[in-house]
Amino acid sequence: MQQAARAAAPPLAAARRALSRAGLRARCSAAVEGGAAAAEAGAEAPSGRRLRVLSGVQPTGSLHLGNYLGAIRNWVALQDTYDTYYCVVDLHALTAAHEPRELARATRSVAALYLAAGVDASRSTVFVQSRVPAHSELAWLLNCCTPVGWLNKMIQYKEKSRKLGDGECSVGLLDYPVLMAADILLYQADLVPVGEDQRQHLELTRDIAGRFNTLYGGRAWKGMGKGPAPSGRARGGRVLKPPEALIPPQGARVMSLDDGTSKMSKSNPDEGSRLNLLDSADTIANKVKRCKTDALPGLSFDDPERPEAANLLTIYQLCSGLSREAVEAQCCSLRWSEFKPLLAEAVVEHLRPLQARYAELTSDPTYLDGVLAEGAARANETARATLGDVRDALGMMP
Ligand code: AQP
Repeated sequence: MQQAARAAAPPLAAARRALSRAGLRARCSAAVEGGAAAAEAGAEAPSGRRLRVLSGVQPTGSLHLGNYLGAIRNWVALQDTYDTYYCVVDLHALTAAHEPRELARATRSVAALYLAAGVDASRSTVFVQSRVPAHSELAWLLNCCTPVGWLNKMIQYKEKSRKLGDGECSVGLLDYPVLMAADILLYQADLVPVGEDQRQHLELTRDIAGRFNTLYGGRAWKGMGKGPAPSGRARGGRVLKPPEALIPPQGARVMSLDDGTSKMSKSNPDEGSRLNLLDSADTIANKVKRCKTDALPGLSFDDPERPEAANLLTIYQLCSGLSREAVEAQCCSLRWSEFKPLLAEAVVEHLRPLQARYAELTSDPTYLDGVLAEGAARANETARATLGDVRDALGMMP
């Protein structure tokens, strides 16, 4: 682990700098701590290519502030420094019951939200996961070297399968982290910006890559043939790159409006538990007005007995762009009834440009479909190279 931390230092330090330059001031901390601050390397892999970032969101339900503050918003700054791949992971949306007539619409809507939030299709590869068949194929190949015990231990699986029961819990739900590993490993991603809830899946991805490399990389792969591997690199060494998680210290876990101890989530049946990116100003004001509070005077970021106060102050800080000190000075002596209108206004104002851009983008489906087609072409090219190497290392017929 310590070795992993040292190896992780340069890309993580560079990622921090990228976010700082974008005015997000060190919002992204290393998922793996230890010496990262010391590193002053450029965002370049030893091979000379720019370091690669990959992330995605499922087109299930409405995207909310958690998806945005924990993931999408942080993607934007990374585009300046990294080779960024952002996908809409529609295959993941099939792991639970879904409405077929809604899926394509939801997929386009999530892609439009990426662009509306500031992802730039000329600097990032934006695509839909199922348009790159290599995701499904690599998932199968990785399934065959992933012990089922590793998947049974996943917290999200345990929680979701308990809620669904045996009759409704699909094999896909158990297997979803292997598909996620395939999503990441196909692009040899160095960094994966995600919210805190995905940390365990990222660790699993690293474990799967490590196991594949041990079983099929190195000398075993070297002995598989003469000349270069399908990707053009020399055979031998690791086939798959274990990625690092890039988790923001703030916004990494935005909590529900009705319970400050559980995360804001699309699947919560209570619509009032989340602030959706496309909620109207009135809806936001109403949800904030009704959200859970406590009976204590003033507001505090740090009191463990007051999870709602910490959550709402953090949302306020991130949406207003103020420093934590400024928020404390402004809000800590306020009553809830005084703070809530401020919070609602900050969220509405923060989302206003995003919503306007979203309206523009969705009024021109040809543009969006063009972006996604171009993104899929680029993604297919990168993915095919890795898949070719994996098939080669496994000894499959060329
Ligand atoms: N509450 C959250 N706070 C911070 N980050 C969050 N993310 C999700 N919820 C929060 C981050 O959003 C990205 C995309 O998530 P996803 O939609 O692919 O899957 P999810 O984590 O399952 O999202 P939800 O909203 O919680 O959906 P359900 O209810 O279906 O489980 C990820 O980077 C995630 O970390």
